[in-house]
Amino acid sequence: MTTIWRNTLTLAGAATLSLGIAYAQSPDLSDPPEIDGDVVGDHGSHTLRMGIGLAESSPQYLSVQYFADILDQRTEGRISVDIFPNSQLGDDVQMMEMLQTGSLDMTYPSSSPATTYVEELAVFDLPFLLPNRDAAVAVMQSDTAQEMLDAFEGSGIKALAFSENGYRQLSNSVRPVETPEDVGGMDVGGLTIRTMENPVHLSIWETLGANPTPMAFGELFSAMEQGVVDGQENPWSTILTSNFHEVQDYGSETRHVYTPFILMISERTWDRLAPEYQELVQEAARQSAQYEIQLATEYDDWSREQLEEKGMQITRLDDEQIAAFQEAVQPVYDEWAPKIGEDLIAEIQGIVESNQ
Ligand code: TF8
Repeated sequence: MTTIWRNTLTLAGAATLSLGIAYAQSPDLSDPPEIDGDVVGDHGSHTLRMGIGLAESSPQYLSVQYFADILDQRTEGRISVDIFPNSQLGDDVQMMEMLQTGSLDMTYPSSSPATTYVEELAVFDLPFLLPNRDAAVAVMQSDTAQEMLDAFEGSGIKALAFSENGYRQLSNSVRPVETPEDVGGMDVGGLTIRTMENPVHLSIWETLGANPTPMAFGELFSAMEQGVVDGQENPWSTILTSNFHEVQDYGSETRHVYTPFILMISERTWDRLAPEYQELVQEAARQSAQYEIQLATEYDDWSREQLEEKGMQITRLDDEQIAAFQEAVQPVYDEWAPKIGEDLIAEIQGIVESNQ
């Protein structure tokens, strides 16, 4: 492991300790690919301000550090990246708006709140569409996905690359959830579940009989702590690195949606970069996105194990129990497939099938 990365992981370790998380040890993280390639010529100096939603211990943060290191090394320090984690500059929606105005250079939201810019991204919000990670990665790296990135053009946002937020899992503070009925609560009333600001996610939890509450990610911990919401749904690594286990007793491995991240840069910032710098930023974005997928993969099961060690009661659902959820959310497809586009869904399903 190169020195820079030993320091980074130490930093990540220190960051997690400073957040009150005493990890037994981080998962066996793959070293990032060596940073090779020629030094890019002198086209002026730039400091890119990047806001992200997650903590310093998250795969998201570690991958944008790698992104920053590529730019630093390939321009001999002429492009630097100041990273602002933990939603400190705002939530996904606000930071995308800041890219449009040029008050922020880069951000890394989930695809779900970005459907207001590119409606086709909602295909990723269809429940149980992507059956496994190989299929999900194949879709994110497909021409169809590239067309969605290209569709941001003119919005004030340039979308550079997809990576993995991950398979979303349900957590709550009320009861173990094994069936859709446990969500809807039948006679005791449905769970109040925080969702991203995305209509398909609202539809999923309404269909399951919950009370969905759209909310910015940065407000979620205190909302759960105060009992404003009973639960939320995110990948295990987010639940762990955002300390949700401190306010959530139960987890259910629903894997109901696979959410991508989208690495974005303000078009105003992009237009100020020389063509050679633009090429480098695009290349660094692709490389760091691939590394992020690797990290997210390594963090997934390890995070679930850490959560169980920290006392979270996690229910692993078997195929039959997952099938019951898939059947229960079929009305979401019936409602949203025509709006999202049957042809697009068929294209995605074709990519999935060719990667089974
Ligand atoms: C959510 C998302 C977020 C991420 C993060 C803020 O639940 O999954 O955790 O977009 O970058 O809002």
